[in-house]
Order: sequence, then C-alpha cells, then structure tokens
Amino acid sequence: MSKKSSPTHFNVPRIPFEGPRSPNPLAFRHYDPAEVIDGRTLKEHMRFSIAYWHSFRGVGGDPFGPGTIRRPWEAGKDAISVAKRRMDAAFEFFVKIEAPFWCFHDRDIAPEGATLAESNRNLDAVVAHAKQLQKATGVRLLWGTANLFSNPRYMCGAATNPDAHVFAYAAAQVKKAMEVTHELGGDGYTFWGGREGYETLLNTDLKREQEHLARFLHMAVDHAKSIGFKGQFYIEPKPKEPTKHQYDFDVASGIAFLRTFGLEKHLKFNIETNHATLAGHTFQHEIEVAASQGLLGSIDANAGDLLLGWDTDQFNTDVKELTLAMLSILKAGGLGKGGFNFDAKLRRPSIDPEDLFYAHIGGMDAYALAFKTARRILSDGHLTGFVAERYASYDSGLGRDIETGKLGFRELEKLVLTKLGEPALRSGRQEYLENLLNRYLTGG
Ligand code: XLS
Ligand code: NI
Ligand code: NI
Repeated sequence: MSKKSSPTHFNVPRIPFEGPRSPNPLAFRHYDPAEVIDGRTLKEHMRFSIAYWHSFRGVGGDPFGPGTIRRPWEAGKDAISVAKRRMDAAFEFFVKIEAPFWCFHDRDIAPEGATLAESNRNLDAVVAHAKQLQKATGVRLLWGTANLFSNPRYMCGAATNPDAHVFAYAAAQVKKAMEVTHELGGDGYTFWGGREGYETLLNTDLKREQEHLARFLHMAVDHAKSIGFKGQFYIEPKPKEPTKHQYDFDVASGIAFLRTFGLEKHLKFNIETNHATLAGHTFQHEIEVAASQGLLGSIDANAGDLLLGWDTDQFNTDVKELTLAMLSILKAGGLGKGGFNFDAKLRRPSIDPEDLFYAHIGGMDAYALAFKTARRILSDGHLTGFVAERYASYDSGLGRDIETGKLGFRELEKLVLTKLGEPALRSGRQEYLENLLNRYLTGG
C-alpha cells in the first residue's frame, strides 16, 4: 500500500489456506500459496493474475441496463485521484487474494484525455503510482495491453482500419502502452484484436487488412527491441464479438497468420477459455494446438456459458475441464513467462466487494486442484502410457519408416499386397479412459 492509504478498502482479511474440509467461504481449500512442490511454491507455479478491467473497472452493465456495482473508492471528482485510490484498493485485493500478478489495458488504469499527449500524461501519473504499489507489495505485472476497441475512432478497427490516420494513432498508443509495460517490469504484452476483423465484406479488403495487422505487429517487435523490452508478446485469438469475424479466429488460424507474415518467432498465444468455446473448440483443444507448435504462451482464465453465444467471461469452477487443460499445459512444459489471468467478471447481481473474493477463491481453488490432479495423472503414467502404446507401431519398423520418409505409396502398396494384408482392429477405449479420469477427479 502507498504510505498514506491504510489497507481498509475491503472488510475482508487476507485469505487463509484452510484445506479441503474448511467450511469457511473466505478460505482457500486447494490453493495453498506457500505449499512447495518440486522446489517451487504453488504461488510460483500458478502465476495467478487479476484482470484490472473486469475486477476494478467492471460495473455490471449489459446492453439492457446500466451498471449495478458501486464501489466506495470510485467517489470523487478528480479522475486522477480516483484512479489512484482505485489502484490502492486493487493492490489491497491482489495481496489479500494471494495473486502474484495483475494485468491491465492502458485506459483501465488512467482516464483517456482530450489529446494523445494528455492521455499519455494521465498514464504516466498513474503508472508512477502503480510502480510504488508494486514495490510495496511485491505484486508484479504479468502483461500490459492497449485498449484499441472502446474509443469511437477504432470503430472500424485499429491496425486494420481502412484509414491510415487511425493506424498511426493506434501505433502511437501501443508504443506508449509498451513503454509503460516495460517501465512496470511486465513479463509480457498482449494483442487482442477485438475490432481487427470485419462487419461486412461489402466494404472490406480482407487481404490488405491482414497485411496491415502484420505490419503493425512487426512495428511492435521492432519497438520492443529498441527500448530493450524482453517480455513475451502474445496474440489472443477470438472468433467474433465485437466484430462479426475476427482475423485471429482461433489458434489454428492465428498460427497460419503468424507463419504467413514471419511473426511466429515473436508471438505466442494467450488462450482464453471462453474464446475457445466461441470458436467451437474445447479449451484443451486450443492449448494442444498451440503447444503442438511450441507457441503456448499464457491463459486468460474464464468460462463461457454454452447456452449463450457471447463472451460471458465467468469464473471457471469446472474442475474436469481445468484438469484436462492442465494435463495439456503440463505435458507442454508449463507456461513459462505466462500465467493464469482471471479475465472474468462478476455476474450483474453480484454487487458486493466480498463477491470479488468468492469469485477468485473459486477460480484459484479449481485451478490449483486441477494442477495437482493433472500432476498425479501424469506421474501415475496410465494415461500417457496408454497414448504412447496406441502409437507404438510408429516407434519401429514399418511405422518408423513411414515417419522418416523412407517409404512411399509404391512401397506401401507392395507391402500390403504381399505381406501385411488386412490390419487388426484395436479399441480406442474412450469409456475406459473417461472412467479412469473420473477416478482421479473423485480422489481415487
Ligand atoms: C476480450 C478479451 C480482452 C483481452 C484483453 O474478449 O478477452 O479482455 O483479454 O484485451
Ligand atoms: Ni482475454
Ligand atoms: Ni474475452
């Protein structure tokens, strides 16, 4: 906390770990930040992060009604003082919820001014405050980003805007956002292209817009080099909303985009659960696709509602879904500089400050339990052993010769006609494996 403000914005104590049987709704049951696993604390393993936009700027508004959430620290006329007090409250929350990281958009933390110069001055004032709070609490920045979707100037996109003037403005804004991210020691910088897509092809040059997006990202890579920013860049795919079609639709189309434009060495994927499901994929699918190319970066931890067709950004307490995701993450060697950022918001009627705690406790506990369960599954080796066995015919002989390119159609035809004949069928054992998974999920 900054010296003058005492940590009294929340009438809730620092959340203790009390174990799985605790009846205390304001305690962790599975996330013990101090627990040491393989030489690192669980806090270090999980790298949880709080999303400033939802938890400290979200007011519960929706297209049918205004905000419902009123926080006491929002009172006041001077926007910069309010921004600083809000930030004091935020850091008090980060500490009490045992989150080692936070994430923000430039316009979440400081008000946009009448000119870019004024916006930059506002940002500098609040960033100086953030720097003090980071120092005082030890909370660090997982990644920063720029809001290139709210202001009307970006209504037709930022880097993909048909007007070069808007492209220039967006470039100037991102330059500054990268610099403050660097100033705050951020471990990464994220690009989510909410309006980098189109509403109708009647007015859109799709090829040119994608080239412009790539040009923009190359400029960002160059600028990072010139200021010595070594954080990881992320691209965050989403198929739609607010645009009808977003160019980085899902991880697979993101990979095609990065490779086409020579960006695959510079960016990894920030995968959001609700974006995966909006694209018609499971969360685990997106993680596996990114990991298969060495491009798994970070996670925006949330959940959608399969009955609704938009980004509902709910807190995820589905231990089964998260265990599957964790299996894929751990198999890929973890997230490195990435983390689990709670890009999730309270439901509109969840108006109390305590609700912020319940929401994050639930998400953190579910992730921590998933992490431990996935580790158990991997160390037992039944599941991985089953998969390895399933592909064993490629480990030697015929399969190896196929994989290494020694055989072609002609040779394979001859082999089947003269030697191999009809293959024997083997069960895929899906139900057996689902039961095995459930055994782990229920503590067996
Ligand atoms: C919106 C995105 C956004 C990014 C950051 O759907 O998830 O919140 O994570 O710009
Ligand atoms: Ni997100
Ligand atoms: Ni989202």
